[in-house]
Formats: sequence, structure tokens, C-alpha cells
Amino acid sequence: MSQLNKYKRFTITSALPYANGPLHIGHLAGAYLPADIFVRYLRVLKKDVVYICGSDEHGAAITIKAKKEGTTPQAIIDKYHKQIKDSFEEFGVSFDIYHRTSSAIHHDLSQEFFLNLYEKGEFVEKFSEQYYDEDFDQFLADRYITGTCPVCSNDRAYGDQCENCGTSLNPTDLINPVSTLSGKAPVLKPTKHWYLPLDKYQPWLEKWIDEKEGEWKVNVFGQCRSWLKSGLQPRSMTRDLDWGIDVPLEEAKGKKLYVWMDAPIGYISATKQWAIDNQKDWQQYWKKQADDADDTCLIHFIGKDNIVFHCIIFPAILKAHGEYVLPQNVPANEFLNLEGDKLSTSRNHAVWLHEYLEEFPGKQDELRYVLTSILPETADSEFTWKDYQARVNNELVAILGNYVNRVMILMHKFFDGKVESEGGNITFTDSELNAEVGRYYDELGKNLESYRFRQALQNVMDMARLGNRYLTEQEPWKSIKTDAAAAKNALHNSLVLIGHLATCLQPFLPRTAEKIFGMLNVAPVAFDEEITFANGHQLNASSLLFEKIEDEAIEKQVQKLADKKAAAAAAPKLAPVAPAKANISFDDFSGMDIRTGTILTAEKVAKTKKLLKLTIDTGIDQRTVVSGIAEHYEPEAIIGQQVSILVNLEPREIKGIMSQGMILMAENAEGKLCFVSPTGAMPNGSVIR
Ligand code: B3M
Ligand code: ZN
Repeated sequence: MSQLNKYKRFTITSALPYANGPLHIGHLAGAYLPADIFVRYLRVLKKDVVYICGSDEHGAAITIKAKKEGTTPQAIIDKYHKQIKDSFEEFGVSFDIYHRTSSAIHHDLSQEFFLNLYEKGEFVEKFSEQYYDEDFDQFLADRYITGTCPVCSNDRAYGDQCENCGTSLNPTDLINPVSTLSGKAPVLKPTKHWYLPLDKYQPWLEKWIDEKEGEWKVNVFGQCRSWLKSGLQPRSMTRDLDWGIDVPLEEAKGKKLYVWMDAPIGYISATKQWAIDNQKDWQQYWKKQADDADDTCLIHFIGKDNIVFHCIIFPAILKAHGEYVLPQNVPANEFLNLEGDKLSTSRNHAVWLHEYLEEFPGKQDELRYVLTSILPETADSEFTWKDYQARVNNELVAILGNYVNRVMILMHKFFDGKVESEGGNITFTDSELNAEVGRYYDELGKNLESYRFRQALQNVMDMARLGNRYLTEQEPWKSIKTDAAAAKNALHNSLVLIGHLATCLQPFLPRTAEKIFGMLNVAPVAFDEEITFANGHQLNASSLLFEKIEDEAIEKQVQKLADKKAAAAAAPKLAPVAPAKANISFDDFSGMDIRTGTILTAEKVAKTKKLLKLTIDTGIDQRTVVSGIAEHYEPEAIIGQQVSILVNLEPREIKGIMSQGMILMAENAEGKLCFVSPTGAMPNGSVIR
């Protein structure tokens, strides 16, 4: 049946999500749901398959998020790795391992890869001028720098890639580059890096990719072709960053591997870990086996923004290493939109997986069904809550659920749920039905193996439609009164059909398939196996497979998105949080003498709008401080207020008054000021540190 038969084993990967935020339905529709369907299909074909994923925990995506949340990169990856892993698990993406790139096994393997290429002289070492942020004392690579894409003019292109047109970039390609740290134009500063000479691999890549014409999806093949056409450039595999995997060279102390040098190796290190945990040989799943290049089939499922990394850069790395198999296919999906708008993490325009799982408990298969029906396989597609409701109610409930339910109820009503067949196991007695189901299996296999999952799901639904039609034609509820054998025959045919439905549903709706097998009281079967309903086989009690989604549930979700949109639209009115300042030493900090004090007197400074003259009891002394808080506090209202005061600030004359110290104030983005006071009773002069 299958063109997959030539392979001995399959290594299937889904893009490693950055551990810098939760998953949303766009992620699922891009790299996870299609892969999970494909893997489950391979499993019901009884193939030897390992399905690999994990968190991508390096790169600027992580450090920038840490800065934004005011915490450390380690705290960020720990938080989101767990959240992502848990949601995948609950949703039912059937990875054999969900690993992480912060693991020691991954650091080791990435360094080993780098050294392997280094020792073979595959890298070009180059001093060059790179963008540098002087305020932050940092080189600006990847997401630390944005600017206008020279290809499509998107003004938010990153230093390593434009996510709008997919082009892979170097920071120096950007027009009007700006540091995302200081918001300022960067300066150039020389630094040494190790480059992978992609130009050297161009002829080989051209030949390799040309062979994929007709086999790879057109969107993927087309993108690769167009990059090759514009000519590949050497690409730095190292970075001046302080988060990531150390470059394993003495002279590169302090430098890290480029995240796209390490992340795809994460697929391999995860496989290694899985092999250790399961007593397998990881090399069989990654390395060319002695005599037969077609032993192992490697397939990367990704979103379209990752095409260049999986079709050009990673294959070049694997090729340079020499021992590894290359991807057989990279079935990248386009993007999923939401309610007429792009999914956006920053604008919070998303259906978050962990929220869905909480708000629609037990409805994993409903989401799988709807997303599979609208997968952006060849073009961007769109999720709307109305469509979700319509597909669940009109298709899952009305077609699939209704069919299974009708047959089960009639079997229980007329035959006490028992299969009675003197002739032995029941099979299709209707040749028409048999032939048609056979055709659906063929179609289904072809579609699944060509990564046409939407169409494949339709094949299964057509099987359910066929069942409904058959039942309506046969009318066993009528014939039971006149010709009980005919009624029994119709229901037995229907049972066999339901067995096939459950079999074919396994890749798409695993929980539903399991539920049907349970009601049929049979063990799950592989694609090439038949369910046997022997004489006397007892069916289990049946229950509804799906329930209708009510209008209120949908309205609630639509409202939720609208609220988020309104909140996001209101947000830009606030000035952004001030960017973080450069690090200081502990000594710099401890040189500041900050104490608790109490305001004893307060009065306006004549002819000024902003200034108050305060007398403060600092515990050490009573002193005068001039403070710019007159627009925020009435003098009489703050007498007795406890404050924090920097007491060793150089005294300064302000409007003729000697100010001895500074009151610490919190200031929000709109410039509102507020005292910073101890929340419990503290004597004046308490040290703040
Ligand atoms: N983390 C990019 C992304 O999440 C990146 C994928 C790595 S796959 C090796 O879109
Ligand atoms: Zn672009």
C-alpha cells in the first residue's frame, strides 16, 4: 500500500518551540498537529518511528523575554518549558520525548558538532565590524537588532531573519538598524566569528534541492529555490552573547554558539536521551547505515518561517559533518490567522492552548478536528470560533457522533448489544460498501503520505457519511418488524464500518478512536488488521462521542478576544517601560546609603510648580531636601509620611536652598510619582539595601 515501505525506520521532528511563552493554536497548526497525525499513522502501520521534540532554550528570544519579565533566562526557560510540555501532553501530541536544549547531553553534542566542523576546517574565521550597543555594552545579533528588510521592506526584520518574507539576514543587511535594547542606532565594532561558508555548499545544495522538485511541497521548494537563486552568503555560527552554549575554543572564550547552530542538533540530542531511556541505538535514527542510504527517513515538520534553517543551513551542517542522513522532506505549513487578524503574542491575539484545555476540558479531539480541517497546508488559513462551533456541531456531532450512536443504540435495543452470527465472524456482506470503504482507505493513505491531512480527514468523514447513508437506506428500525435478519445484517455491516472508522480515526482523533474501540469492546487495530466480531461478541454500553457547543461558549470566546484586542489597543497609549540600564557592580550599589526617614515639614518652594521643601528625620539627623513632587502631593497631606532617602548624595543647591539627599520615588510610564515606603513599621535610619 505504501511508498513508505522502503524505509526501515522513521525519525520525525517538530520544530523546537522557544521556551519564552505559551503555545497557541497557530503553533499547533504549523508544526505539531500535522506531525502528530503523521506519526500516529506510521504507528498504526506498525512502523519503527521515533517522534522528537523539545524546548529551544537559547538565543535572544529567551534573554529578551527575561529582560522583559525582569528575571533570569534560567527562570524563563524553567517556567515555559514546563508549561509547554504539560500542554502538549494534555492536548495529546505523542512525542516519544520532549527534551530541552539546556540539558548537558545537548550542550555536549552541540560542541562536538562544532569541533567536528572546526577540525575539518569547515569554518571560515573572520574579523568583521558588527553592530554594538554602547549603552548596554553588547554586540547586537539576531533579535537584539531590528531594521528594514532589504528584500520586502518589512520594518521589523530581525538581525538574522525577516519573518515576513522568510529571508535569512545578517545584521549588516538591515536598513536603518536599531538596537532593541536602547532603541538607538548601533555603532560598529570589530569582533571575530566562525562562519559556515554556505556559498561553498551552494552547488551541492542546488543539486540536492532540485531532486526534491515534485516531492516537496511547492511553498517549501519555491522558497529554497529563490534563496539559492539570490546566492548564499557565509553565515556566522557564533555570537557575542552571554546566554547559550559556549564555543568550545580557547580563543573564543565568552562567545556562544548561534542558536540555529545548536537548536536543530537538539533533535539529535533528544533522540540520544530517548535512546538511553529506552535501550535503543540512537545512531540508527540519524546516521547513514552501512550499505543502504534509504534505511532511515528523516522528516522535519515546521512552520514556514523556519524553512531556511531546515532546508539550507541544517542540511549544510549535516553534510559538513558527513555521517548523518539528510531530511527526506520538510513539509512546512503556512500561517494560521485568527478571526480575520494575524495571530500575535505581543498583542495577545491568540487562542492559548493552556486556556483552551482549561475552558474546554475533555475537548481535545474537537480542537484537533477543527484545526486539521483548516490546516494552512498550502496557504494561510483562518480559525474563527463560529467555524469551530459549526464544524463540531454539524460534522462531529451530526455526522460522526450521530452515526456511531444510532448503530450502537439499535444494536442494544434489538439485540441486547450482542453479535449473533452462526456463520462465524461478521464481515461486510454488502460488496458495494466493502468496495467503497476500500477506496477510502487508499485515498486516505495517499493523502496522509503526501501531507494532505485536511483531505485525509475528509476521507474518514466521508466514510462516516457513507455509514449514515447506508443506515438511512436500510432502515433497520423498520425492517426489524418484518425481516429481522435483514435488520441484523444492516446493523452488522454498520458495526464493521464503525470498526474501520475507529481504525482510520486513530491518527486524527485518538481519544475518539479509543472511545469507539471501547464501545465496540475490541482492542485497537493497525491499518492492515481487521477487527473480529465473533459470534456472541458483546458490545459495551454506548455514550455520545461529542456534544454540541452552545452559543454562549462561543460568544464568551469571541468576547474574550475582543476584550484582549481592546486592552492591547489601549496599551500603546502608555509609554513603554524604560529600557533596562547596564549592569553595575555590587560595590557601586553598596556605595549608596539609603535609609528610611519621616517627613516632618513640607512647603512649596516659591515661584516653582514642581518643588517642595521638606524636612526629613533620617534617624541620623534632621535635614532639608528639595523634592520635585509638588504636582503629585499636597504639602499638608504628607507630613508624617515615611519615605526612602538617599542620604549620601552630594548636597546640591536648588532655588537657593541646600538640598541634602534625595527622596526615592517610583515613577510609572505616564510620569505619575509615588513614595517608596516600608510596608511595615521601621524606625527612621533603617538601612535599605
Ligand atoms: N525555536 C523557532 C521557532 O520557534 C525555533 C525553532 C527551532 S527548530 C530546531 O519558531
Ligand atoms: Zn522581508
